[in-house]
Parts: sequence; structure tokens; C-alpha cells
Amino acid sequence: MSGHGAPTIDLTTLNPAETHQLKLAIVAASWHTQIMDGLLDGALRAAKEAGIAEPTVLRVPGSFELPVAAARLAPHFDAVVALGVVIRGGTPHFEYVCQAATAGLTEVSVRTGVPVGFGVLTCDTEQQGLDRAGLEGSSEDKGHEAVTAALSTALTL
Ligand code: DLZ
Repeated sequence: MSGHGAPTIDLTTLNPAETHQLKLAIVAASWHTQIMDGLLDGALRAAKEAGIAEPTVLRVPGSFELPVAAARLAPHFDAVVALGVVIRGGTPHFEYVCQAATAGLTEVSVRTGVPVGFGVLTCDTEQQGLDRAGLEGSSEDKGHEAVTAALSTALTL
């Protein structure tokens, strides 16, 4: 991990005694079902490990809709996590959706002061998404990472 600029804090060992009372919302887009299922499973597993039994989960159509959902939820929660998968196609659409989701989620986080975990995969290929979705055979688990990062930030603030 150290060769990749990975964090020096261990995001896999949140203390449930500290995190179980945090209110967590997860907003999840619906494109690319298999990858999204993996991201959501990882996010829910991380919430459970943190002692959060029932995070609020809100599904939206696509990644473009993540910011507006996060904006509505953020004032009522200690942390929000946004999950989505955008895969490059043959038009510039990919850039617009990625840019809107990234800028929108950043704006929500900074304006509200509520940490928004960024679990949006921006991929050139479907395989890149599968590799990061916390599925069997995946090398990374970005849904889990996004939840632990958001909860860790909420504790720090
Ligand atoms: C339209 C579209 C396309 C082409 N690709 C994706 C994608 O790869 N991932 C994703 O989350 N959403 C995609 N969308 C849908 C947009 O995010 C949005 O839902 C629609 O443009 C309707 O506002």
C-alpha cells in the first residue's frame, strides 16, 4: 500500500464504540448493477463493522443524481457516502457525468460541513470497475473504503 500514497491511518479498524452512534446515509446510483451491488455490499459491511446497524440507503437513477440526493440528506446525518459507477463510452458524456458528480458532491460536503465519502468509480472499462467493487476476485473494495473514510472524517471534525 505504501507505494500508492495510501493513508497512514488504518481505515479498516474504526472503533465501533466511537462510531456506532453516528448517523450514516448511503446514496447509490443504479447503473452497472453487478459493480454497484459490490460497492453497496462493501459499504454496508463497513457500516456494520462500525456498529451502525441500519444506515439509511437511498437509490437514485444515475451518478448525475448523487449530488442532489446528498444535498437533501447531509443536514440530517453525520456522514453521507455516495456510490456510483461511470464507464467511459464513445461520447463525451462520461466526462460530463463524472465532472457533475465530483463537483456536486464536493460542493455538498464543503457547504454543509458533513463529510461525503466518494465511492464513485470512474472507469475506462467494466473490468476496472469489477476490480474495485469488493467482489470475489476484486483487488479493492471502494464501497467499504468510502464509508470508513467518511466515518473517520466525521469523528475527526
Ligand atoms: C446516461 C448515463 C450514461 C450514458 N452512463 C452512466 C453511467 O455509466 N453511470 C451512471 O451512473 N449513470 C449513467 N448515465 C445516467 C446519468 O447519470 C443520469 O442518470 C441521466 O443522465 C439522467 O439524469
